[in-house]
Amino acid sequence: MNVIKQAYDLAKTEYAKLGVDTDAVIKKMADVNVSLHCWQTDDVGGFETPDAELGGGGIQVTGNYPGKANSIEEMRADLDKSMSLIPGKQRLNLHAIYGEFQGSFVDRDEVDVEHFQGWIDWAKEREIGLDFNASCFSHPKSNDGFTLSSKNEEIRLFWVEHVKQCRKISAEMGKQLGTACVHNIWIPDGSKDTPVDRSGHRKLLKKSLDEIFAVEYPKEHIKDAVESKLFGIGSESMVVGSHDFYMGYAVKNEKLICLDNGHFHPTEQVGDKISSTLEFVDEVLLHVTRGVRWDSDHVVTLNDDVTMIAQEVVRANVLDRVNIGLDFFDASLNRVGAYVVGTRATQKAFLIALLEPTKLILKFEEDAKYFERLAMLEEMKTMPFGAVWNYYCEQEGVPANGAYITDVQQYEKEVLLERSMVEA
Ligand code: RNT
Ligand code: ZN
Repeated sequence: MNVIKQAYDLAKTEYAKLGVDTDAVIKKMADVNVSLHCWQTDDVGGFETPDAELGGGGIQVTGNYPGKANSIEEMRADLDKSMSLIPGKQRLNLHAIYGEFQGSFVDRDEVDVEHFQGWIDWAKEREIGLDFNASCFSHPKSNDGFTLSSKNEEIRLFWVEHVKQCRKISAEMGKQLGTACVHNIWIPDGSKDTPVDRSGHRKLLKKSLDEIFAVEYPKEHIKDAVESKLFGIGSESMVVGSHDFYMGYAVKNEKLICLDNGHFHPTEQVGDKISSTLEFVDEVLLHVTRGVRWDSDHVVTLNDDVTMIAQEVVRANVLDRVNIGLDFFDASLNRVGAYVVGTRATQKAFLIALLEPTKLILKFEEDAKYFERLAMLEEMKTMPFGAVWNYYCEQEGVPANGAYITDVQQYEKEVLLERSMVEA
């Protein structure tokens, strides 16, 4: 007796009463492709030097749980393990600090396709797409708090060159893999205390972006995104790349806007921004994360924030214009487990959104029947979406429920703890 199937059949009947076809929803989940951020496996350290670790830039990783990936091989093993426990088709999102530098020091302005050919081949074998990011942090030339908006021309041009190289790499990834690579620019530039020249730095950032984007690549190979932020540690008083700045830049220059839900005032909702932004740009990139009191990048859970993001994407019928990426890094727990929980939570939010009888609720809304709308939205919260989720997982050949917990525990015992023991 297949309990999962039985529960699914009951759920299917329940949803059918509301006009929702659960089989069709499960099929539609094929359009929900989540890009896994490689930096959760090693706490945003990268492999430029053997002991590379995240340094500054206003982002922080806390915790020292054993089992961190210390090499590309270990990172790939962790990614394979994670992907084997996540339903659906994913992508992989790399940062420039994760190239295969073969033991030699390659500075940021020298990163090139050859350092990422191994990753392209890796992705090709797995039939997944790659996304990419310039890494404008953890570097001596980012220490004074400014990169692309630096008043030091040598530093500014160094980072312009870095990002240009990263776009070249991205375009090649997209070309070889047959799926456009989303290249995202986030820079740490900002000021801890009250600056008097906000304008000067913003003019410089605009100039740098113009120089970077002067190089054109086919749209089928690369999609360029820019990511704003409200504040960071060390950039509390001003962030050069604010939301207003990038929104204007993206609209004017037809770029993608990256919406990271840790990058706004806590009472602002990224879910609310999607329909506005998409009136003016072709596509958005999401950085799905969980900020706890600040942009803390906790592992994503199925909370209201993420649920609303998914609902807004689905309700506006814009799945094909939204690139879903993750952005969390927690070093205080099993990192593979963190991946699995965070990715599955994001997928669950989309499943829930797809299971909504939106037309029915919309009718209440348009008839000004607000009690009925409210009641329906409340009722949706206790519908048996878990049964649909479990069946979807089973169909995809990955553990349903929390059955992945034992897989992760076993991997920890056999692989992750061995790593730490070798290290110690
Ligand atoms: C930082 C941004 C950025 C980074 C990653 C590592 O606040 O969110 O996206 O987290 O690029
Ligand atoms: Zn982000």
